[in-house]
Amino acid sequence: MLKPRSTPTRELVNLDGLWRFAVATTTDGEPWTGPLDTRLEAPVPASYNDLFTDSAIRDHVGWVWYQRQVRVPRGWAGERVVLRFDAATHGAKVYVGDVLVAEHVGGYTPFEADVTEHVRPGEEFRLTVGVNNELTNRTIPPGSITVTQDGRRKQTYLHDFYNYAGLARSVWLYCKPAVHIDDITIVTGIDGADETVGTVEYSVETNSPAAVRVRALDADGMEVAAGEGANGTLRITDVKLWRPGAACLYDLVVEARGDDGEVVDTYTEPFGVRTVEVRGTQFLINGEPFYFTGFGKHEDSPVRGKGHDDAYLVHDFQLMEWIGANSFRTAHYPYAEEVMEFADRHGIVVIDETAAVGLNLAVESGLLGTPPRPTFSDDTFNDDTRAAHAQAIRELISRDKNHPSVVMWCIANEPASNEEGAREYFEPLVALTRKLDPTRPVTYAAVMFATHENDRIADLFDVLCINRYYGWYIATGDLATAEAYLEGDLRGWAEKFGKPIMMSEYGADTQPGLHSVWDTPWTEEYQVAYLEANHRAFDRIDAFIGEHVWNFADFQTANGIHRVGGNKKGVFTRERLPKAAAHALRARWTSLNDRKPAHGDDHRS
Ligand code: GCB
Repeated sequence: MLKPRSTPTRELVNLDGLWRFAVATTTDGEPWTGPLDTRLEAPVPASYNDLFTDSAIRDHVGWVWYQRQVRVPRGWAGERVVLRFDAATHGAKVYVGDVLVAEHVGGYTPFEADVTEHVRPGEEFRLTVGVNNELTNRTIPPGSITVTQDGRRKQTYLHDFYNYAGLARSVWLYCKPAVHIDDITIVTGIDGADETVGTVEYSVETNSPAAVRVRALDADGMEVAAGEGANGTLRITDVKLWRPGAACLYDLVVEARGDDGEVVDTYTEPFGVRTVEVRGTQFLINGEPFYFTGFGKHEDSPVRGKGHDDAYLVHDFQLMEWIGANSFRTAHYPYAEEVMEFADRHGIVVIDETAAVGLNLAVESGLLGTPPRPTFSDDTFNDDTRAAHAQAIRELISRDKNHPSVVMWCIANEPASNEEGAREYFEPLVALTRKLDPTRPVTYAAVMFATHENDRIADLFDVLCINRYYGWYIATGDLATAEAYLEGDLRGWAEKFGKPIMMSEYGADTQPGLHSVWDTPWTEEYQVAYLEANHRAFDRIDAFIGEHVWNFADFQTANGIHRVGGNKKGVFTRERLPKAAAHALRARWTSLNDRKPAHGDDHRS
């Protein structure tokens, strides 16, 4: 799906700002048919949960309403007028005046509504958006809703981060011509015979037949290749590759022409020329071994919750650069498109994850102390769940397929890959991911209970991403035992599957300002010692291709789980102040990066 952009044939209006806001009650009727009866206003983009002091709003389960007036620019006569929501978490209904124009399920991917027939250039319309935060065993991520003894609906879920909801990303009104470009797919390569030539395979979809012309422009705007037709391959000589830490982007300018040759639509898609490949136990970017250093992150900040914020975006990337991180995983859902574009421009490598976190009922029984239920069954996660999961994969790849920063799809975090039914559940999803994008490796992040002996799905994937907390949830405070357990565990996976292996999560909760000379959990020294023990084990495994600490920063967690003021495994606090571990990681990662891998070398040795 194309991001709304201003081009010579397209214009856009940003609808961010303060909207009228109300929580749905059972007596609501049809709030979209008139002005919302409310005193509340909510900013877009932001999660609504932490804005208000009323806990009934924070803990509300169900629909909330956002509303504002929108004026269509008067020059848009004859154009298609489209509303675009970058995200509505987790479900949405959109009304223009009294008319329902769009419905969407899935909280972290965009959707659109063509509203041309319902609006008039130069005039205003009332835009009302219902947003629903409910998670069930038919949604991704899953959850369940119970009713308390006093009749309140209560949402529970199988992940620890807080279920922030609302319009956390931008909303746009844009116009495009009647005959327009619908989609663009770009796959790049490096010519085997001559490594200075980049190949750019492109494919353009238009909504009705049109002649297509494409031009590739370099960073100075100079044309470096051109082609005719909706599909083709361009060749860029003396190509400047997109490299981790040294991004170089080109623009693909796509033009659709009418019968008499005039340009009817233009769209510019940035791209980078690079290759990604798993070969043996190596992860290669542009044919060179890549070692991931960085984090599992979250979109999370005080007050705005998961609301996208460019200031946090810039600051987080500054901190990642300072600490020597070359990559991150979009744990546990697709991030705002601004984040992906920033990563493209700044050469940060991304493992792009769907919102399939919590497909694991062993986690539920651990958290709630209830008897274990099978994860995959007709009554629990079933074909409907898988259909929602498939849709989440489609929407992620459709949105992010052209980002050079994205080097791997992660289709689930900590599923019950050790349980019966896991293979039947995942096999079609892996096949779908490969069909939608045959160029990028596919992975999932393996939970603690899944071992190399009982895991049923690892062979379907390209890279083994392992989440482990030895020294935190297991062997707490005993780092010698933790290190030995971890090494044995990792060796088991490496030897059995012969695939590249990386640590996609390891971390220890840490209260900044707490200190000890001993290995005392929660102290800043313990977080440092915990990371060092992990690193010693990693450095002894040959097939090891990277380390992503959990987490970049402290983050807000669900009410009712046993955390003190949120998850404190951040290397930075929620306000982005460094803990001692930040300095220790910086020392390790900057020295790893200084020993840049030469072709085929293991730069850790
Ligand atoms: C995990 C999850 C992550 C949690 C983390 C923790 O395994 O993948 O979402 O936040 O553990 O801190 O417990």
